[in-house]
Amino acid sequence: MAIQTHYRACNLCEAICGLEITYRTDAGRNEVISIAGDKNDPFSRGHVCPKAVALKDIYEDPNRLKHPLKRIVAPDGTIDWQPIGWEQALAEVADRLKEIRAAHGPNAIGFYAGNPSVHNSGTFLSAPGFVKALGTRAVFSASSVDQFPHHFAAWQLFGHPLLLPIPDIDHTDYWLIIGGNPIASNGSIMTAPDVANRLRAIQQRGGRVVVIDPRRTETAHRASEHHFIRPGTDVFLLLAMVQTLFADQLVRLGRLAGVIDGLETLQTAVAGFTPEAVASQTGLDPVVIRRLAHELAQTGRAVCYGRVGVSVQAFGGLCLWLINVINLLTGHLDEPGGMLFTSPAIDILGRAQPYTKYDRFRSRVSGRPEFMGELPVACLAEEILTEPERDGDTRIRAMVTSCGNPVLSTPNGGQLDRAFAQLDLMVSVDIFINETTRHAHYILPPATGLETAHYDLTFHGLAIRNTTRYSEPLFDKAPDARYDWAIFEELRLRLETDEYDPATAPAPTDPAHKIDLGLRYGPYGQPATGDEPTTGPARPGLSLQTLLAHPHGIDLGPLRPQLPMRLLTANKRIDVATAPFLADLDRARTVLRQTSQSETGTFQLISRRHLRDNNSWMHNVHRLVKGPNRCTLELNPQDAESLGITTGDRVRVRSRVGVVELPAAVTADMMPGVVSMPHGYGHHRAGVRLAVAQQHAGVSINDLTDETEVDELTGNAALSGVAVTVERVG
Ligand SMILES: Nc1nc2c(c(=O)[nH]1)N[C@H]1C(S)=C(S)[C@@H](COP(=O)(O)OP(=O)(O)OC[C@H]3O[C@@H](n4cnc5c(=O)[nH]c(N)nc54)[C@H](O)[C@@H]3O)O[C@H]1N2
Ligand SMILES: Nc1nc2c(c(=O)[nH]1)N[C@H]1C(S)=C(S)[C@@H](COP(=O)(O)OP(=O)(O)OC[C@H]3O[C@@H](n4cnc5c(=O)[nH]c(N)nc54)[C@H](O)[C@@H]3O)O[C@H]1N2
Ligand code: SF4
Ligand SMILES: [Mo]
Repeated sequence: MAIQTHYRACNLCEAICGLEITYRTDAGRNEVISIAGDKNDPFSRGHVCPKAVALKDIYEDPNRLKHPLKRIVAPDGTIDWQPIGWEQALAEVADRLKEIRAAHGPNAIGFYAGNPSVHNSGTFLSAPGFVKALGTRAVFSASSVDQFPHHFAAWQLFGHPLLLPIPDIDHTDYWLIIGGNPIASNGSIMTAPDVANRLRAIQQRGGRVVVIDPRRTETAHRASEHHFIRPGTDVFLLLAMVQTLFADQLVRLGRLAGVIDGLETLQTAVAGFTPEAVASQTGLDPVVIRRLAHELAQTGRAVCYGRVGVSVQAFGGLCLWLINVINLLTGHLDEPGGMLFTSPAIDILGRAQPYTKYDRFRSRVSGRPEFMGELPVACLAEEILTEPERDGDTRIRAMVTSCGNPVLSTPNGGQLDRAFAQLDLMVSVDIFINETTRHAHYILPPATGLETAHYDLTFHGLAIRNTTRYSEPLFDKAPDARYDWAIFEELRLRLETDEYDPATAPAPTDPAHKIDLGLRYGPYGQPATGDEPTTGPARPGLSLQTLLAHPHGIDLGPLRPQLPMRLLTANKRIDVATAPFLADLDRARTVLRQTSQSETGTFQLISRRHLRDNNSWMHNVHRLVKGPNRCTLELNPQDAESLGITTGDRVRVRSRVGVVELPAAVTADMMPGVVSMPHGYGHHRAGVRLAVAQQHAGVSINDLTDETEVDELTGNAALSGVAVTVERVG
């Protein structure tokens, strides 16, 4: 058969690069020949990273599951997996879920959604209906080990957690990056394929990139300037910058002046946080803090951006609030080169109502408030392990996980590992037997990657440019395989009725239909008539049909200012000093008064990402894990010397919750007193079936992170800055 070419989006990370894939289908056998960047993709312009080729490896991976599996425990205790048919699997799963719900109520069933949920349009569109049919409040996701603070700040300031502002890096002359490493991560809450060239372009047009990070990262090495900061103290840096903006009369509200409330309250609240007052906590020179505030305020097109490093910490909520406030006070919110809101072709906020999903209920054991219909995943293990204390309350007895590996990705994963082992029922919608799904009684593997159609419902809405693109499946799924949406829809239907009959039940709706509707009723859906206003998006008349004819995607232009129109606050105004933030400032004041030096012999542990990792799940790809071991403890030469450690030595790292051993890597890129490890490793656990990953097992940083360390305001896990001791082994 002749070699053919297919164009699609890479759905492995937030950069959504366009791919050009050559392939051949011979006697029913599908073969990927090459995967390269699609030069005709108007957004990614041919860029890819080394992970793109892994789509071929995942497609061919002998460990990838193709059939439902049921766990069988032999009399001697050994566990085996029996392949079963879809009818049996879905019927048994639905029956068991209904039994548990009838006996203990819906909250006895927990649900966890992992990161790829937002990278699969099928799961994204169908899992919520299934969760609704379960009727449980015990819903958890990776959002609470990632971006809850971003959502909380967006809700408080702009009226909706999903109305997230995006840095307009293609038009900025000053990019302040706090706690993000886009050169390794390819960007986050900022879909920006080929971020390296976009960063370079800022410098080439005479602009500057400044990085604040306890590690001199890959991004910091390319930046114009880098400063270390002590983990978890960014809130003080940001407060001091806001204090400086007021004290040095740098506040320029510009066009938005008429819609902003709370300025005086804010000014009073930050008054005590001078650069001098925060210097010893942060480790930053007051002169530098003041200069950063001045530079940001005095550059016409500038933006302050923060990501995982400032989100997964004890003051994540305050940090994300202050980052938005800084952009607002310096006139960089809703302006080109600053933070802007997107106008995606499918606008999931199109019909948004005033937002109420906060603290409608609380977690049973720690009493943490719900946010966005979820409880913080840091509470999940205790919700399984702790017996009820009050009438009518129940612990979680069954779990459904989808696209997630919380044993490796959430704090005190070791405890969660033990908790999962005690469940009456666990069902995992996943493509591998990994550290989490090995506890499942049923694994339901969907068709994935190259076998699926795809639309980036989330990431077009978080992108630095408005674009749109639909990917058709490259290969047909196997006839006996199921799509994720078919699995969730069928489970939903079975949960909703006791008389489910597969012969007469309605067929699950293909998400392509929903995507078509979303496009046609979206802001670019109506064909242009010629008499629309000149502002606002152009109207090419988009539908699924249009996108099928444009496999490289369609450019819809740069982000544009749209406030106050786009605000979703009830009064269409922005209050910069809402009560939850003001109240949480007391917690920051208390910490600021505490001694700023950590105890001798104690280090602060932070996480890092490498270009060739993708959270926990791509270590089974040989070409991504070969070469030097990346699962090392990085530490500063001074610290190494005082501990008698050199590169390659085995070190023991201990925290309140656990201990791990791994090789040391001594590097001046680490701030003294801070050590770093990648997350997503630890594939040595019994029963895992990831042949390659097991050879590169590493250890899990989340066997050290502490589930009791949580941002009190948002419920997000405080993974950054965990107190650990380090010693040389042997
Ligand atoms: N210490 C520390 N911990 C962290 C982080 C950190 O920086 N430091 N980062 C956090 C962040 S930002 C995140 S997002 C989380 C991620 O945490 P999780 O989402 O819990 O973990 P992943 O490793 O992304 O797991 C992805 C799972 O999805 C499965 N999968 C892959 N493709 C598909 C598919 O198409 N369908 C289905 N059904 N399953 C699929 C994989 O087999 C794997 O089990 O980790 C968090 N944990
Ligand atoms: N290659 C690769 N790409 C990925 C992923 C991956 O696992 N691998 N994961 C994807 C996911 S799920 C996400 S959410 C994004 C995340 O995207 P990013 O946020 O860009 O990712 P990180 O590399 O974790 O960057 C966090 C940075 O914060 C720093 N940091 C840690 N603690 C602190 C602190 O207290 N203060 C400050 N100022 N900095 C701190 C760390 O040193 C690190 O450099 O990446 C996505 N892309
Ligand atoms: S940066 Fe790499 S993993 Fe991310 S979308 Fe592009 S090719 Fe895929
Ligand atoms: Mo994430």
